[in-house]
Parts: sequence; C-alpha cells; structure tokens
Amino acid sequence: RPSRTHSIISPLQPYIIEGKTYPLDSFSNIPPSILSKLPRSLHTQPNHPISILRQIIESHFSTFNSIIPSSPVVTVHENFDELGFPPDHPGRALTDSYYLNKEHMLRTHTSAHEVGTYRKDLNSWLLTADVYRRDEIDSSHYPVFHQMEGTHIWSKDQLNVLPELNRKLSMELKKCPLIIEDPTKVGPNNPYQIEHDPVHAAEITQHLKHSLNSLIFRLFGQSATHEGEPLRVRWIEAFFPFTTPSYEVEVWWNGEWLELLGCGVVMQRTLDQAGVGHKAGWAFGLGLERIAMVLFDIPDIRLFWSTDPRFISQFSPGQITQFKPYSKYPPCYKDMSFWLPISSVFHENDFCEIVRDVAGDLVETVELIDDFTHPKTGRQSKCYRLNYRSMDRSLSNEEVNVLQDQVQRRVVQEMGIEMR
Ligand code: FA5
Ligand code: MG
Repeated sequence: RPSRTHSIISPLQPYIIEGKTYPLDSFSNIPPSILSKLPRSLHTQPNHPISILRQIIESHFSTFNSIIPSSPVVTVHENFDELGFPPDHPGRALTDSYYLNKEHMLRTHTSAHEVGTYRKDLNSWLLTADVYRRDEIDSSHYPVFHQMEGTHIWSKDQLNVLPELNRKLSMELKKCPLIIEDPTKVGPNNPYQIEHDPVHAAEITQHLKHSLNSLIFRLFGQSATHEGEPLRVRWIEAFFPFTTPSYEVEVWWNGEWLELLGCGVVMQRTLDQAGVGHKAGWAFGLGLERIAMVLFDIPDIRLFWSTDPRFISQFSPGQITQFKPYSKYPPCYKDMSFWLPISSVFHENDFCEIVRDVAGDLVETVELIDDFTHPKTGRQSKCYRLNYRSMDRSLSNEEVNVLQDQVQRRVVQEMGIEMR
C-alpha cells in the first residue's frame, strides 16, 4: 500500500495525456514540471545522444523488432501486479512513483510493456521509452529517464539452438579488450526456476550474458579506456520479481560503480500471463542516459534536457563523439536546516520533488549534511545542502536566494516542517 494518502503536489485539473482524460483522486501526484517533460521525446530526436544510442543498440541487435510506445501511461496492474511485485513493494509508494490516479501511472520501467508485447507473439524485441520515478537529486539520477527493454525468447522445443549460438558468441568475445569481471553464481539466493530444465536455464543464462557482453564490447570496445585506464565492467547478482536468476551490470566511472542495467531469465509466470507459457528466454532493461554519459562523456544527467544549441549541435546520428563542455559555471551552495514534522513521516523524495518543482534544472545536487536528534526532546532535525548551478549561464546570488526562499516557503507549507 502506498504509504501516504495525500500527495504533496495536488493538481487542480484532471490530467489529459495523448487526448485521454484521467480523473484525479487521492493518488494523483504529478507536478507540472514532470508533465512538461512528456512531449520532449528525447529518444526520437535524431541528433540527441539518447536517440543516437538507441539506434546503435538497435543496429547491434539487428534481427530484433524495435518498438516505441506512444504514451507513458500504463496501468498499475501492468507496471507492478502483472510482474509479480508484492503489494507492499516500496516502488509502489506515492513517494517513489508518479500516479495519475489509483488505476493509472507513468511507467517506472519499460518492463511494464513485457506481458503486452509477449502477447503479440514477438520473440525478440527492443522497446525504448521514457520512464518516470521520484528519486534523489544528483548527477546520475533524474526523475525522467529512458530505458530500453530487450528480450529474446524461444519455444522450449527450440532451445537446442542455444549451445551453438553461445559457442559463436564466446569466440567473438575472445577479441574483447575490456576487463569484464563476473563472480556471480547461480545458487539458493539467485536460483534457476523450478519450471526449467537446469541445462536449458544455464544455456539461456549464458546467452543473456554473452549477448550483453557483446553489446558492451560493441559500445565500449573502441574507446576502451576511461582517463587512461581500461574500462572496468562487472556483473553482480540482483533481484527482480519478474526474473531469476537476475543480474546487474556496472562500470567503474568517475571513481564509483555506475549501474547500467538489470537483467535475468524471464519468470515463467510472466510468459504464462501472456499466453506463451511454452516459451522461455531472457530480458534486460538498460538505462540509456547512464550508458550515454559514459560513451559521450556527458558529466551531468541534466544536460540531456538542455535545449542550448551548444549542447545539441555537438551530436550527429550514428556517431559517438566526446562532449566538449562549453563552460562550467560556478556553483552556489545554500543550506537549509529544519525540524521534522511530529505528526507525519518525512520523505526525502518529497523534499526533492519540491526543490525540483521550484528550481528545475538549476539544482545540481541535494545532499544531507547533518542529521540531529535533540537529546532531551527527541525531536529530529536535518540539514540539507542545495547546490545550485546552471548548465548554460552564471546564476546571481539574488536569483538563488529567491529560489531558496521559495523552496523554504513551500516545504513549510506542504510538509509541515519547521525551519531552524
Ligand atoms: C529495472 O527497471 C528493471 N525493469 C530492469 C530489468 C528488465 C530487469 C528486465 C530484469 C529484466 P532498475 O530499477 O535497476 O531495473 O533500472 C534499470 C536501469 O535504469 C538502471 O540500471 C539504471 O541504468 C537506470 N536508472 C534507474 N534509475 C535511474 C534514474 N533515476 N536516472 C537515470 N537512470 C536510472
Ligand atoms: Mg537497479
């Protein structure tokens, strides 16, 4: 169950998306700043790095069908229930997802289209779309981003093609100059499915890993170095309600592990729901911004939304070129200390949502710098550092003060907190 019944940002009029009207209810929590992103469709703008990357991946998996859904609206059933998310999964909370109302939401991942697409009897496809999540604020997280879902399934009586496919892929991968670490093991924590013959499950898992490693080789093979070092890629074990075994792939980037994708062997339950229970195979969901940041050397995820010609004119279809920063403008820090509300729960994502609604892309990071509990009264306070910086120009201190005041006013009004 979502943990709150009232949304922080209460819309006034029903949402109208792609000509359809969605009546409001107590779940409706999409602010105007998010709604304004819906028509941008970065993944179909020919010169945009997200679209360039999509096309390169589509040409790598050249036999797969390419799909681009038109509306970001899905049912809660499609996004969560159908994929086996438990009723109390944190991703369902109003603090984590954007709801039009109790029935409809902005998809949080492209997996929301899995069952519907399997139902069309497609066996190998790539589906690219904008996805929406309430999230923290930093250089690699943004509330709107793009995912590509990729999947390959076979009739169970045709799985005997896999050993040969795997042999070919592993030959090709011998030429790969990247360091790909894979310490993962299938076991009780990340098992094969009981419905699967373990020999088949192992072949599918191998084909998944080989296919993704070969994509990584294709994407990163040429520019295999980052700051003079060979790019490090690693596989780790993961958990998703709709795959097992499950994995994530990360790369070492700017001093930390950056997660690029999640993947796994498709749960038989998902295929059963789509009426193709006689098939088995794998699926992945990759974050296009994360990969584009590494490939095009784009240091901040907000840049993808820039309409500045100095950004967008740097890229052309089919080409991976390094982004040349036009200038880094000075940051401006402002701290905000407050006592948490006594009668309601404080969620950082709600705070970030207000910050973004006020400051948009002028806010670069929101960082918790102090967390204090009064020894006598037990009251809790937090101090956040808001780092303002424009991608396109210098901000004046006065301008930032106006934003900071506005954030302050709104968090007091809407979150019931008290400034210190
Ligand atoms: C998923 O969304 C799963 N649907 C992936 C999947 C598909 C698993 C098919 C198995 C089978 P996850 O929440 O980890 O998983 O997100 C996938 C990728 O999206 C991440 O690895 C990351 O690259 C990207 N991503 C996640 N959150 C953000 C964000 N706030 N901003 C930018 N990219 C993000
Ligand atoms: Mg993940």
